[in-house]
Amino acid sequence: MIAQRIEEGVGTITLDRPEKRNALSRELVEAVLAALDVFRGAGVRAAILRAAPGAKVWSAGHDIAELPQGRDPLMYSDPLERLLREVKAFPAPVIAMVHGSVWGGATDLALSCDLIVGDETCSFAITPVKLGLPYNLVGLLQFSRRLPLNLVKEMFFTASPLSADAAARWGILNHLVDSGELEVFTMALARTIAANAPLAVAAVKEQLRILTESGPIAAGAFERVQELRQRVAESEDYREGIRAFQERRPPDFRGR
Ligand code: LCV
Repeated sequence: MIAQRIEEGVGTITLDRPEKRNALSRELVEAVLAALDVFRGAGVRAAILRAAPGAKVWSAGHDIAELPQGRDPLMYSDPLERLLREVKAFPAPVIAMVHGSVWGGATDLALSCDLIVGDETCSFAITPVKLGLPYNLVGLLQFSRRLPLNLVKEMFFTASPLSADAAARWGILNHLVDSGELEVFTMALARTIAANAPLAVAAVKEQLRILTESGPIAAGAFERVQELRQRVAESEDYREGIRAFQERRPPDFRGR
């Protein structure tokens, strides 16, 4: 499911569920969370999250087979949402090392990492509308704080992958490097971070998390956002989106 190792103060987690394109099932998420716990106990000073060498898909996102039907699936307690929060709260920088395509909640996971290093094969798609779903508040805020609104809208409305060049141009990637250099480059970046004062680095990470995540939202606005989510999650279109994926056919959305 995953491989993990610690060397020279850098912890590496390798997603390894190729048969399901590293879809983030509860089991896979729990394994990553357990590895982060081990890293926290070992006092690692930087972490790398990657897929197995040569994987064409970094991660296919939330495990669709585990999406609750008929209600909003991306609730606070959802395993993937827990992982996003743990990555953001982890007391050392987490670097997403991306070779291959990234889909749906996995794009949110990559954006939740502190840095992203990708190669020419990487791409990023956010795909709820392909399943008949909207997105959750935390995720929408994350995208809208990171990227120009017109790009966020194009990514969500089209559900099309953003290419490596576009990801570099729009700042999703900290670095776009050749696939042959990706591992060496990312490890060197992690070691540079690991050589600095860990308490200071951890404090800056948490300070920035608190500052960027705080932002007032009127209660009424919050209620409206939640109602929009709930109404769509209860739609027939959401059920059709899941069925279409399972039956390997294009969905036939009827707007109800
Ligand atoms: C379970 C999978 C998955 C998968 N879950 O291989 O962001 S949100 O809001 O949308 C959130 C709810 C979310 O993250 O939803 C998931 C969004 N992800 C996607 O829409 C990507 C769905 N997957 C694909 O489009 C393709 O599988 C990709 C392009 C990733 C890879 O295509 P490829 O031709 O290489 P297959 O499609 O043949 O899939 C190989 C196996 O992985 C399973 C898929 O069902 C198949 O399993 P079986 O061989 O048992 O049939 N699989 C792929 N993605 N997200 N299972």
